Amino acid sequence: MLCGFFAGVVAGIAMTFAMLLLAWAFDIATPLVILGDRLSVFISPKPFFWIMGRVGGYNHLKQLGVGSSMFGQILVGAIGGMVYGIVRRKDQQIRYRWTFLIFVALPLMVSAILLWPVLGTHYRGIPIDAARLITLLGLAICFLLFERVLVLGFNFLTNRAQAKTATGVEFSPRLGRRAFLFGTLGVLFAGGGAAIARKLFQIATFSYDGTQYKGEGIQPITPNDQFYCVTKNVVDPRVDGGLWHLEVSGLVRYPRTYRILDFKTMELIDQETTLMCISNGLDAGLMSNAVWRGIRMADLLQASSPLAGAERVRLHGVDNYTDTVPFEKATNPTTLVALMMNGVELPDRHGFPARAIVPGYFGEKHVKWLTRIEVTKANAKGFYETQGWGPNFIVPTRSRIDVPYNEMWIKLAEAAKGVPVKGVAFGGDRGISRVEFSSDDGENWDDAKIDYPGTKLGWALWSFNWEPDEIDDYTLVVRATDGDSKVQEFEENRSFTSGITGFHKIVVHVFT
Ligand SMILES: Nc1nc2c(c(=O)[nH]1)N[C@H]1C(S)=C(S)[C@@H](COP(=O)(O)O)O[C@H]1N2
Ligand SMILES: [Mo]
Repeated sequence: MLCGFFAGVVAGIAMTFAMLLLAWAFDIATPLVILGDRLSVFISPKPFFWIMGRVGGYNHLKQLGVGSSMFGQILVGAIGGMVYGIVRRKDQQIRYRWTFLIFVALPLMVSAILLWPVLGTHYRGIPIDAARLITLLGLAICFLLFERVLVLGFNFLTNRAQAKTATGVEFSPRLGRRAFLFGTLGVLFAGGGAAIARKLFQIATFSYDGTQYKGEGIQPITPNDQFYCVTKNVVDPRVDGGLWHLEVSGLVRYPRTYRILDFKTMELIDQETTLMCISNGLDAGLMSNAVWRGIRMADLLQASSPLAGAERVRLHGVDNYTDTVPFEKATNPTTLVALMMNGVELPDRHGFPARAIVPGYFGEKHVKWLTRIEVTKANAKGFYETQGWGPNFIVPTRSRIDVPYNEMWIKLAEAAKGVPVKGVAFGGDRGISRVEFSSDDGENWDDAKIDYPGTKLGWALWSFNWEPDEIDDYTLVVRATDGDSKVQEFEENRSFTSGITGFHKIVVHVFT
């Protein structure tokens, strides 16, 4: 049993090493990450936030997820090895066909069933159906390695020892030698695995997931390298343009597949559009503005002749991220498949080679690394929708004070000369028609100056020259009015899963 346990641990480590290698060298999805993708849809937003709070943020949650998958995998390997050891003691011979069935075919089948919805993930951009086969192939290789290391390792550890125990001799040093040799193999796998894990850690999303754009120096158009960033992934796709396809499928008469070159001959649109994450706090910077260039999603949909019953469109990324938009919205002329961002190809982390732009909807609908546009019936759901976000995904009007910062102390003599206050205001796809400023927590309002009106689909930049004339603690507030003349408000009946509403307030102390 001990030998079985030992062989199981080493086999588990070998399998984990193989998974890391496949992920690193071939961008193949492995259970280490897709298990998390699969499970997180079952955790509804409230507990999800709670867990996130407990472990210290989304990044830590991801790290914890990968770490525990690795540990769990080795543990399951150890248990499998122990059971194998026990069975082997009773019944000396187990045919290869049995070990194959139990340690390769069975886990493969179970994983295929459990992980089916996320198998079509590939970080270099292979289309979904092919990616599913590749993921399964990768899994098969890993399980096969497990089985071989377990069986051969067990034989190696025990054949000599058994001969001796049969004649009543104690464990000989030779078993120790064998164990040492076999253990070395385990250490080698573990070392290799750790080296690859370190490489993957370097390119992981931990360093930039959650990047915000706010504060001093906000420009009308966010530079690409400062654009806010949110991703569900541990390691983001780096799509190979040559492998990548964009499919239009589902409820259409003519399913079609496009390659990057096909877009060169299509009509390209330039469109300034602001994106904001559904989880953006009132004072936070998960919001940025860019000029996107791309083709109209409507053109692609029409070319495929949607069928009756087409009510939603599900967008798929190569990272197996999905989200849905109403069919109406998908065919709106402002909904784009963007290929460029501020004049250059989309950067990898913002969705190279193509992403959806769905003005007025929260950032999550703007699917990055887009690879499939699937026309569906009304009940289709995406990643975060399954998790329980929504039901309202339309950006409510927002405004933020970027300067001065909260809890700032200003000398009265300085303040009396005028304190420049400025920030952004965003009205989804309704535009911004007015921004107001209050220095007494919303009792009195003054019109702010709109320095950059933006477009209907993007944010506006505003400023106000505030001249406090006495010593006090001031609560500064801003509120915006959208293009439909609707004033920003706190929507009491809106669940936080539809994004929070309210006003950004800061406190400024004027002293002598
Ligand atoms: N394929 C894919 N698309 C995605 C995501 C993702 O994890 N995978 N995250 C979404 C979320 S929650 C947001 S807020 C935006 C962020 O886009 P950005 O990183 O380009 O700012 O991308 C959305 N599109
Ligand atoms: Mo988001």
